[in-house]
Amino acid sequence: MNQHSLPSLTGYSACPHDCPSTCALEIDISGGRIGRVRGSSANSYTAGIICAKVARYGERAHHPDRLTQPLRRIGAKGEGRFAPISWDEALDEIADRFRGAAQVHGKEAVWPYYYAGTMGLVMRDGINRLTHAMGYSRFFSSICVNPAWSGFMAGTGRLAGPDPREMAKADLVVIWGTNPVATQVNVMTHAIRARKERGAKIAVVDVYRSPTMEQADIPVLIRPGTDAALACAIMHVLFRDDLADRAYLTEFADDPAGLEAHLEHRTPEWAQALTGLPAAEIEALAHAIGRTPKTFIRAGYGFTRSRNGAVAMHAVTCIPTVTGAWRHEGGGAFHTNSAIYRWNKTLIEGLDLLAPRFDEVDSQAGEASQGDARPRPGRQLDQSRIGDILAGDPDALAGGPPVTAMFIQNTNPVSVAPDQARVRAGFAREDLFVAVHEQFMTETAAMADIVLPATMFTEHDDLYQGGGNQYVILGPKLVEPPGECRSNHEVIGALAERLGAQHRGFAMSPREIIDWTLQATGRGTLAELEEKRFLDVQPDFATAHYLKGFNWPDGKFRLKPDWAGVPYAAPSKFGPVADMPPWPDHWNVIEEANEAYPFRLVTSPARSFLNSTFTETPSSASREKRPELMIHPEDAAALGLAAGELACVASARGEVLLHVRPFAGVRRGVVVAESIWPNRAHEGGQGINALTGADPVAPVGGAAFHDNRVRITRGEG
Ligand SMILES: Nc1nc2c(c(=O)[nH]1)N[C@H]1C(S)=C(S)[C@@H](COP(=O)(O)OP(=O)(O)OC[C@H]3O[C@@H](n4cnc5c(=O)[nH]c(N)nc54)[C@H](O)[C@@H]3O)O[C@H]1N2
Ligand SMILES: Nc1nc2c(c(=O)[nH]1)N[C@H]1C(S)=C(S)[C@@H](COP(=O)(O)OP(=O)(O)OC[C@H]3O[C@@H](n4cnc5c(=O)[nH]c(N)nc54)[C@H](O)[C@@H]3O)O[C@H]1N2
Ligand code: SF4
Ligand SMILES: [Mo]
Repeated sequence: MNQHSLPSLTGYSACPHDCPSTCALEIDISGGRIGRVRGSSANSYTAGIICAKVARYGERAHHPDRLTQPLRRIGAKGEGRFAPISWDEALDEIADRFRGAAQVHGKEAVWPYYYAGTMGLVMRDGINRLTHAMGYSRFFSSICVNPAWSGFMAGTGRLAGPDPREMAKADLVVIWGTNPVATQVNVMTHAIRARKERGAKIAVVDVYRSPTMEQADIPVLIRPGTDAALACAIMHVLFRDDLADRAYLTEFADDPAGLEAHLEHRTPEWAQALTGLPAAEIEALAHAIGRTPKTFIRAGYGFTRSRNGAVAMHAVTCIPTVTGAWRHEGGGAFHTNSAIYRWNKTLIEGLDLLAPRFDEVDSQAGEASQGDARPRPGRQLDQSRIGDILAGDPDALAGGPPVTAMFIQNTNPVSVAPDQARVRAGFAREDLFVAVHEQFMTETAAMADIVLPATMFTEHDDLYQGGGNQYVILGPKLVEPPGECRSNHEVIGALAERLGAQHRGFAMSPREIIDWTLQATGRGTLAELEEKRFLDVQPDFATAHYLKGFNWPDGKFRLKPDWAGVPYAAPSKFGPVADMPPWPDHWNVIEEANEAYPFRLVTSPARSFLNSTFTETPSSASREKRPELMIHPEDAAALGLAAGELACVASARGEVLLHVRPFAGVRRGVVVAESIWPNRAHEGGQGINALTGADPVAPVGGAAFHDNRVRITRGEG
């Protein structure tokens, strides 16, 4: 053996990123450094495949720009000048500023803000324990899943479905409004297995010829925000051509006759006018679905990021109800498995600290809670409306005090939040104190007063669950963090100590919390999970396929949903709930193009980034090249825009400069800007979310990132 070669270890972990795949990883480690990262073959969902950006994780973990020491701002806000300080100085200052904010305006002036930069349950959600213990403003997460999840639950009553591995046993896989080649590569693994092993066909419904549509047998190219119209026309054909399973509908649906009558005029020709998809293609897709019992619909998030997104998701889930495909192995609709885990998060989030708020309970319970010694929980503020909140909008502030102090972990709102002009103006406020705990100097960190260096997933212990599959995976600490990096849990604990926040969770180690959480949830112990690496918690076939009925008292799928009563925990209803259509329908609340703004802009995810993450790694940035506007060649010609020229894209909310890329894979009038580049990567410094809106999507909030009417003119270089 060569005496210079260090022994190579393989570490087992989970990908921590905000991706439904949650891959089980095998990581080469030598000399305390991350080498190659591979997908585990022992994990039947990951099946040995991961995306290219995580395979090269060493590039991110050992990036020269990683934050390694606490910093204090020395220049003007946002100028980007910082000086190193000690952890004690940094934590003392944060605690002082939080106390000061609470003294002036009350505790709700402090707003801990986080998201899913890490999906580890301890590191992501532990911040809520501090919020609850201190009575700070609570965080209502809304930026990603709300339209999709509420839309799925509106029909099924439950956020789960057939085993996603069953895609490999389907004869027709319909990949609807998701781009898995870029966003969750493992969907392709199982879909392509069905094609190879069973001759299955793959249909892809999207608004541009995405890398996933490139692989489709049946490409279904529609206009943005028209998915419910397509679903309605498909169901119209199913009823018309006797492809509906009437016996199944009678047993398992609320009002099939009502739906059939409602769909009478939702013809393929009607849908053609809305979707831009020729009626003959709609008929062909409907016949394929109607004649293939094992049709597996893999519904993604993308098509729900529109103002009618929840209605669209519900309409799509009605299709397997009309055909009865839910009954078959390899059939039904799958979106996410979030409901199957049922974690006991008491310890992670300090849920035992929460007494009901008087305004959240009925008078009887309110009386009972008067004797409750627990702190009164703070108001809940909407993540997506951070721009309005920082601007002091009384409605967004839920009638409470202004937000004057924030602590931010695992998210980069100055790049990713909608209505960026307001967000950036908010972060520039001199009276707002912001501490950001980050791995890199993101655009949010650059606006902060204090920046703290964070560990990466291989540098701390955590527990993960697969949204797009059914695995619980352990991600143990494998290497030492660089410099002075600390984990989210450590920082929350240190702040809790300084602020006098009381909860046993603060003093426990992540391993102790993981062990307690597993046991309290009935999933064994940490030692057992460590031994097995991951647990397959797939529910039984009958449950997953709703053979015993859907998750309502009468067991019947809701073809006619009760939108105001969707069982999704939210502080209130959002958006025009009362106007939501009673049946699956094209709900025309989208930003339809008009004379002033004749194009529809979609901000689909770029393949080599993951939200704002990986924009810092050189290979991802060079693969994505630069922020571009994909536009139909005839539209580009009509505007006199040549390839590579700068276009100025404007919505009612802002303007962005993008380089023109003529692209024939969109319908006329539709443009796509793959995202999310940092604002500063754009000529002029305005990023894509300067164009997007924060008006909440009905019925439980969310941002309509792919629903923007825009005007396009020649840009100034
Ligand atoms: N490479 C990469 N991977 C990612 C991410 C990333 O940014 N980049 N983000 C991660 C996160 S946080 C999430 S939530 C998931 C999301 O992953 P997905 O479920 O795939 O959702 P989106 O990424 O929003 O969009 C998917 C597709 O929807 C299309 N689309 C947009 N509007 C419509 C419409 O009206 N109708 C239809 N039919 N299609 C439409 C877009 O063009 C895009 O191709 O991906 C995760 N994985
Ligand atoms: N235009 C447009 N905008 C969008 C979208 C879109 O499709 N189009 N998608 C939206 C969606 S679906 C989402 S989910 C949001 C996501 O947007 P973000 O929440 O910003 O997403 P990420 O890039 O996943 O994570 C943010 C940060 O978390 C940090 N991080 C990772 N792990 C840790 C950790 O352990 N500790 C700490 N302290 N930090 C950590 C990373 O360094 C990264 O900078 O963006 C939304 N914005
Ligand atoms: S596909 Fe998703 S979960 Fe898997 S390694 Fe890539 S980002 Fe992580
Ligand atoms: Mo997301």
